[in-house]
Amino acid sequence: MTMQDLSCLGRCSLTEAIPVLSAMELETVVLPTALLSSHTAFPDVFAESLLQPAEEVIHCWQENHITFDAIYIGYLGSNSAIRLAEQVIDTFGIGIPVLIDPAFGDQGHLYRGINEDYPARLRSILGKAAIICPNLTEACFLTETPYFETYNEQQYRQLLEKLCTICSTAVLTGIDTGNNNISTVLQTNEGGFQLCSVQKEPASFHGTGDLWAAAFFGAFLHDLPVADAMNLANRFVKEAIHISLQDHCDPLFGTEFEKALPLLIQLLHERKH
Ligand code: PXL
Repeated sequence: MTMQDLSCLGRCSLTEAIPVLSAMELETVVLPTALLSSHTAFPDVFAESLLQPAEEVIHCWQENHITFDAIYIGYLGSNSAIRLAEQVIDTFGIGIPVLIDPAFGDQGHLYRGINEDYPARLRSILGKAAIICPNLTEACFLTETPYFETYNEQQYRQLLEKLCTICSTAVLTGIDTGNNNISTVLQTNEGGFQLCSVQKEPASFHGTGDLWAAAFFGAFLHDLPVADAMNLANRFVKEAIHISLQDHCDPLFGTEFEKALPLLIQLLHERKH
């Protein structure tokens, strides 16, 4: 089950999670938290909260004794959505893998509409997740660490140490280590460590964090080793950006990840055998 917003336009959140997880042969039950005309980086945005209907949905699921195999929580956007996410985890998330993608900022800034106190509020529920996958910006806000554009090993290892005090497994995504690579690093509070790198594409597109999280969690739910799941997600997102650059797409509208789904399926099948 995945809980995040439905942004009608500008690939992100549910419009990425559903196709990506479906391509990976996983049924995706959805709990939409809000309806937006687009993601919030567009200049003019209509947004309507769906938190009240979502409470009714949760109630009906309980009445029908519905259970899930896993929960993936993405962009929540408000303190009240964080409260509902906590309720969802307490109600349906016991004994199953829960991934929380903090999804509240990028390039050193909070997304438009995210309050200053949001990172601290979200931090208070991250311990309920099995895995969190913040990007560098989110990791810095969550750990109250200054943000830099490039990171050496000592710096990102310090960030990961702090993240592991918040949640038992943390994956830090999109680290620019200054050598034309983008790295993704996982650490567990028991000392586990994995690093995966891909060659950097010369542009950033909207919604790539959401794409990465969906592909990573899909692979994880197929029981791929975490390093393989990270690698698969890295290669899928890189391909989506590569194709979008070739096609001269506007980064605001997200990547043409649709054209990278065949690679995602191929990578999954290669790794599973
Ligand atoms: O991609 C993250 C995201 C998800 N949902 C909404 C957003 C954003 C990023 O801006 O605005 C509504």
